[in-house]
Amino acid sequence: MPRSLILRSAALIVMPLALLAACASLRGAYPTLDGKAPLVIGHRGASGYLPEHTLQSYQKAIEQGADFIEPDLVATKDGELIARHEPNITNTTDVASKPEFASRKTTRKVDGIEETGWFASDFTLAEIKTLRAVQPMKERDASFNGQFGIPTLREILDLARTASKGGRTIGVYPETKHPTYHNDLKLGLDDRLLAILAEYGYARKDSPVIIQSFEVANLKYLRTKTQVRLVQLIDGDDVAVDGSMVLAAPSDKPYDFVVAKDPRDYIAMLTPAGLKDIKAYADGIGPWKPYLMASQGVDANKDGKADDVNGDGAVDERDRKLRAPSDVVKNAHAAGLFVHAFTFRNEPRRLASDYQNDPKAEYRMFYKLGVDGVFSDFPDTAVAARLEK
Ligand SMILES: [Ca+2]
Ligand SMILES: [Ca+2]
Ligand SMILES: [Ca+2]
Repeated sequence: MPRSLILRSAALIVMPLALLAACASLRGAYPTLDGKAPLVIGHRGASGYLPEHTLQSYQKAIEQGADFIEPDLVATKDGELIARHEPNITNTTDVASKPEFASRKTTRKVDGIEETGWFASDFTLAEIKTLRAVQPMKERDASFNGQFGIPTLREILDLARTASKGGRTIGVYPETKHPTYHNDLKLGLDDRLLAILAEYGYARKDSPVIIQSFEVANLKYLRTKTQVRLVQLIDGDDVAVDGSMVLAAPSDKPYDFVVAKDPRDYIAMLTPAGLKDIKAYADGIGPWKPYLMASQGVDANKDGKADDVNGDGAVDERDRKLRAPSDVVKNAHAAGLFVHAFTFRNEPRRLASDYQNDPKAEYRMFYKLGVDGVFSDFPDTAVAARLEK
């Protein structure tokens, strides 16, 4: 064989090895559980732009590059699963303006807290379909109010399936909202959810579905029925001036723990022992992001409250500085659990001073920390930050 040919053959062998090395280093660039890039989860769709939990909001999240879209599920009177953030639909729909439903206004207890308004479980799906979504957050664009309907889980699964093409799969990340509340109404969510997922053939670990819940018992039940990935959500109430977590009902512990008089709270669930318990029935955790990296304020006047450090007349995240990260991501990964943190939002008042008004800086910080996914109201920003990294 001529020497030049031998050299070329050697080069052919060397090149794939170099490519392999390049790929390996790229994978190593993300300190996630599986080494892959963190997932961008369109939280309630692209809810920073359009009224949450509408097909239009989910569609926008998909267009913006989200890997998953996230419907919260509640049940109607006739047992249909629809996407709303709460059983109480007063703030997210135009129901209060409908004279035909005026008499449905009532008071109900949700997780021990009395609420007055209109509740999904007092409406049939046909009645829900006459309502239109509204923007619940005052700081966000209300110009789409009254335009979009309330989708069912099936419509959302159809949207994701239709949008999955060209090698890209859009996952659906349903949350079972207030499982104990729904069980008490004889409108349990779990079997209804499993039946619908079965229609789509989604029962495997690699199915494009992840189910999340703040409660524990329903996740344990789901584990006996499906191999679809399950996520234990971890809530909190507030972050103190010094950056420590503040727990208060109903965000202090899973509501099924309250009913069962189980003393464990969300802080206990994030200890190494707590994470080991979670690993027995779930694949990942979905913690409120201050558990991973909290901010702390300044209390120079010692009134127990954070001061307006930048002097803009408001006290918010811009007056606070980041503390060092906690061990939660490290400990969760050590337990074999992935970590999907919530909620990432672009509004300047929600960004600690370290980020200097750049929401992408926050994502970069959490990606570096090793989170495996982010629940984002602004999926385009989460995707852009992932590309820059
Ligand atoms: Ca949710
Ligand atoms: Ca103060
Ligand atoms: Ca301020």
